[in-house]
Amino acid sequence: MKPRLSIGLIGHGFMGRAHSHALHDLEFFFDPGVAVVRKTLCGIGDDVAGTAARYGWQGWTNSWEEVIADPEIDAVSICTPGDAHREIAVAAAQAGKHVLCEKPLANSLAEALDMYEAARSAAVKHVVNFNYRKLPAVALARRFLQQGRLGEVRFFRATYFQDWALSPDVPFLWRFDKAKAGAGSMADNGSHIIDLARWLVGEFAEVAGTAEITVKERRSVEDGAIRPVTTDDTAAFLARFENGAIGLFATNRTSAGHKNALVFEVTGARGALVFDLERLNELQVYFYDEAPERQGFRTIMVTDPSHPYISRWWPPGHVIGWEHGFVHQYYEFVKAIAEDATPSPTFYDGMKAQAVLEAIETAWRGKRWAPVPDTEA
Ligand code: SOE
Repeated sequence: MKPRLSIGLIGHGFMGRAHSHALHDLEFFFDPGVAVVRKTLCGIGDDVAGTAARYGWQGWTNSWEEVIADPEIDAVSICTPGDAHREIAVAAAQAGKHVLCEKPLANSLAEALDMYEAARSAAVKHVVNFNYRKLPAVALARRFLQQGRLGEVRFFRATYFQDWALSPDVPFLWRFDKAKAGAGSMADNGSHIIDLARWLVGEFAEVAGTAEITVKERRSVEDGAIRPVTTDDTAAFLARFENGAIGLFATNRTSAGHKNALVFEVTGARGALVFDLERLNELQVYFYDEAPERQGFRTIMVTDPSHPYISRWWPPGHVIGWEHGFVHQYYEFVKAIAEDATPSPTFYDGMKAQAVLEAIETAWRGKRWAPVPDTEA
């Protein structure tokens, strides 16, 4: 019989649902080397018990401290708003539990450094859920870059547009509160494209950017009061990478017509790659070393068993979806625990993305270029 690994999941909203689903599917498609027990779902608010039963959790609680104190729980997943990440992650690591935390890792660089340090010194496995790294087409882009198919990378552009916050009638949510969310579209959506840039191009050196709160106040559903919005809904920045490449980034959650539009392009000396999340089974490639008469962007359908992760799923052309990235992330997290290996991306990556977010805020407030803080010292 396989050894068991018991998980406690903190947060039963949208992300709690995505994580519960990933754990539900994990062993149907993958063999992470242990039998995963969905032990406890923790949440505050509506019907945690009913949600836990529906998502297949053995038990439920309203207290995250109870999850950390449970000696039977080996690993903790954190799906709360950002202001609770540091406290829960540090407590979990200090209790010897492996930790997987939603992005952005924290609400500030100082918090992210604390979390990274706590996880490192407790020698537990730690993962920040930058789930888009785990999509086959994105992993294929990384494979081509590692193979040198693009040559030296010179330019990266990424935009992440949504329109769920476009209407001023959208009520005041925690994402509009800087104290809870840390920042707005640049932290929520921007952290994803910052992480992808680090993964595909390299470390950031400096940034210059700006941001705006377009809808300045919203009505609270709790008490009907009008509250000031303190997080950006639109942001843009320019970057220089340590390797000399230049980057161009924008995020907007009031971007009419865009539902979940994460697009990036990597341009190198010998070719280019384009990914669009709304067509996530595809990767557009252009290889300059092809004969001129055949040159041009073409689309690879990333559903072949030779492509990352795909051999566990369906035959070629039988497309996968957004949620599969979460299954892949859990597979790698649990397997790393089972094999005592290092999963990715880790709290180190979460902390490095946080350093870039901090530099963007410095640049925006000071109307200048800002170096990315040195976190290696
Ligand atoms: C909301 O903007 C959100 O759910 C983000 O928080 C996620 O990270 C992103 O994947 C989808 O959009």
